[in-house]
Amino acid sequence: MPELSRDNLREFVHRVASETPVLDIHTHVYSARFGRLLLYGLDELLTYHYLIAEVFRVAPLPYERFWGMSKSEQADYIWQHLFIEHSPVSEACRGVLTVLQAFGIDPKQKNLTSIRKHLSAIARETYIDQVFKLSNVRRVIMTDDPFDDNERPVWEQGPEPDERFQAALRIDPLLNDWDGAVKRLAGWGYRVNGTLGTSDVAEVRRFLIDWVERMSPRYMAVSLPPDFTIPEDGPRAALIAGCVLPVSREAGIPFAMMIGVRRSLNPQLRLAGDGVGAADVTSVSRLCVAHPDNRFLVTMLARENQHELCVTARKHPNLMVFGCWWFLNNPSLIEEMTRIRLELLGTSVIPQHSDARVLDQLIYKWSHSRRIIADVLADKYLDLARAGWMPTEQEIRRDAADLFGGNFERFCG
Ligand code: FIX
Ligand code: ZN
Repeated sequence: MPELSRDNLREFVHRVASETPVLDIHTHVYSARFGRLLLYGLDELLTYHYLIAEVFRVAPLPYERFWGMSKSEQADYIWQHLFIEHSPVSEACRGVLTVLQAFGIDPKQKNLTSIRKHLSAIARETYIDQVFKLSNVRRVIMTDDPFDDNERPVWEQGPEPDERFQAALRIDPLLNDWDGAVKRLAGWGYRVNGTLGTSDVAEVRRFLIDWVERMSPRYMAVSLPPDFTIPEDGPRAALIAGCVLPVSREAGIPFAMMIGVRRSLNPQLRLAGDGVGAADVTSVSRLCVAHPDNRFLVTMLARENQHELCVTARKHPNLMVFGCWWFLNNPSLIEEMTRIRLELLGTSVIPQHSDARVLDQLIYKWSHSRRIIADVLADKYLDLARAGWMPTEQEIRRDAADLFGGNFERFCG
């Protein structure tokens, strides 16, 4: 590479962004030992809940009929209606094509049977290795819910052996459905009665500590509705202040809040039925002030919250903004959010996570995002060059390493 100049800077930034291995801090993928919970392959890609929501728009059918189909039938239905009968321009559709292309498949051949055959011939371990290689992701953080009956027994067998996968202790059922959680906790031998008195607090802490020990999670996490506030009536705020924050402080791990999801707007769509609403950012600020020794990872789902969240992060070093979550994981919004973040917070952000549910999605989510992040970064470097601050190759590599994992590692301490 010739010396960096304004003419070749953008190309260099793109190269560095694609060569920098990623630490993906929020996914829903699982390692091999979780067996059937690890989703990969064509049918899983095509039946991603983002695509299910989209297919009902162009080819509605009774919900029971769709759910009664086999996975391959659902995949065929989605391929036919979203890819063959319309152009697959949505981000989630395009993602499938990016994945196929990365596997060396010509998606335009449109023959699902031969594509399926091609991918299903790859052995599972090889598949995992290949996806990590093609996406240049070095590690993913999973979403691990001790209340999940399919997942819990795997953790009870011992810690995660594959270093490419790390845990995040997800506690939505505890914080968002206290009454249900009390029954489960009591069933597992924790002496809780639901009153949230001293014994409940001690027992919930014991439960969290047990799971921190079992999973060695990188952080604890919850998703929260738009009407989440601090203070708030009800058990959630008390559980956060009395149990979650003390345990995360003790364990030296952040608490991640994913705020703004309206669950089950259309229950018939199952996972695809969730929506979005603007939430109260001041509550995040209140938590950061009230708990200066805790670290908070925060992502918000509504576009309207993004600017205020960045301003809030300027006020609180214990707040790290991360990712373009779910309905924000679209090129136009990733670009807008990355610009706002870099302009207000410099490189002290975690610009993206994949939220991949199907292993293969690591490929498209990261290739699409890397390109946009690199473009925005290049614009910023060009602005600096105009002000007499031409970045060096080493500085660009340093920044990319920070954005794609270093900032998270440092924030975690
Ligand atoms: O709560 C979450 O972690 C969400 O990301 C998921 O529940 C959601 O279904 C999803 O997959 C979004 O990308
Ligand atoms: Zn998620």
